[in-house]
Amino acid sequence: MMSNRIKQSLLVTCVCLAAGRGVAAETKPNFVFMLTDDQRWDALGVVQREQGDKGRFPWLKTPNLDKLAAEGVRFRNAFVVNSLCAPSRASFLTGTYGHHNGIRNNGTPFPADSITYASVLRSAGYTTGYVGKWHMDQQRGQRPGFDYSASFIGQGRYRDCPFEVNGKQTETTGWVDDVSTDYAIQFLNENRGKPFVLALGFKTCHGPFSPPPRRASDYEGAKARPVPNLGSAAPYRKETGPEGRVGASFAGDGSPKLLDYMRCITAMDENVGRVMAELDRLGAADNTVVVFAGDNGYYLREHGLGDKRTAYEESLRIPLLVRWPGRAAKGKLVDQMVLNIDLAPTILELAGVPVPAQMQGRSWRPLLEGKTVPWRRSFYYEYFFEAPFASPHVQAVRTERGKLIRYPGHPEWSELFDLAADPYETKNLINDPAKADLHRELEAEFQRERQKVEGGDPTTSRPAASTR
Ligand SMILES: [Ca+2]
Repeated sequence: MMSNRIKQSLLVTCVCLAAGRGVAAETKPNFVFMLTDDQRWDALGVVQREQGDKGRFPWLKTPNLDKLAAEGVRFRNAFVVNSLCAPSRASFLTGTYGHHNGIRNNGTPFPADSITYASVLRSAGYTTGYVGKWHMDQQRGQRPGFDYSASFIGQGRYRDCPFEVNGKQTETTGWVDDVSTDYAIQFLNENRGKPFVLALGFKTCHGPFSPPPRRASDYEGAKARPVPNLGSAAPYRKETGPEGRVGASFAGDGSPKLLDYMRCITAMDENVGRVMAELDRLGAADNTVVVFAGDNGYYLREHGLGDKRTAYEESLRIPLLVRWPGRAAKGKLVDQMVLNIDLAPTILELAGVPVPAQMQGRSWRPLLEGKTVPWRRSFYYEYFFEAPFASPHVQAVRTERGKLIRYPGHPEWSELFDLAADPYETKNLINDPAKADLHRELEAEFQRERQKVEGGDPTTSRPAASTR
């Protein structure tokens, strides 16, 4: 047993060491970015409780994420600019659309010379670590921009997944997200006291939805509640047939696949708790910005669909939580529209590092600090057809009020929704003369936003009010 005197002495020593780091420690926060795979925005306990009677899964338990939300900021309108795994991950890393970073589908390796939050922070003296799912086709080796990586190839697998640790093949045993979290905790321990950024990519809750044994009997007998758009078939389904092999397996509201999706989330949530507890144990929590997000949404029979890719809300929206101790109010809700391309500029700005001009997103800092600033009122979305999946090429614009969806080559499938009046997107107003004003407004937004994203000068995609 350690005497109180020795404990006090150690405490003084630690305080002095911390003070020795002085300004650097004050101005260089650490970052932990946790990213799940295919977790839709409402697959959080705290969101289900907020939704009340409208919640589809009121029985879902995510106590650690709920705690993170209570200690930080919950973004209620967070979206991705391409609802697909690798493109979304590339957008999180680079702060740009696939038009600029080159990752438009799941079959493209991530260019090693990409400018990312990690490559920029590494140049600024941070130690950078990547753990878990990376994807980007079957890319192997050290993850670009990261000093340390412990990551698996492609989709990996839920049980006994082979990893590459700094590029070296390494066998592992157990449930993949437990293993990733072990590596993450090791990284935190080895880099305590340095400025660091750690990205942790969970496999949860991607197919084939295999929870660890400890959670395998959770939610037995639970069913999803119905929502108004289960029968609102997507127009393209008439020609392409049911969407995706995975989605077809969610045939019943209480199907084993649905329950396994949620069991994976609850098991992953335990690992979020382990990371947070380790930050506390290391005394790093107060100087670490924690971000939790999903890489894309997921249809659970809405519009007759499974999977993601297309532009309805269930596919576009992601969970997003940010804890910035001492700076962002606890339990704060933010309703402005934020995007996956915003993460990189946010991390860099909070680190006090200049944001490269090519980054198309915008830092969340003013929203985290509760400032009233002009903010984006619309954004452009694009999914690029990828064989053998049935989802067609999609281009869309979403505003705070509505959405215009186009399917290139199929003008007859175009859709217009009044999100304020019809949040479940059940009434296509594209040919409704009474909604001609909304149609004109969204058409103009579509052209404007598309031009900003695709245009020759990506820096113009930032709002005029942006300081960068
Ligand atoms: Ca995904």
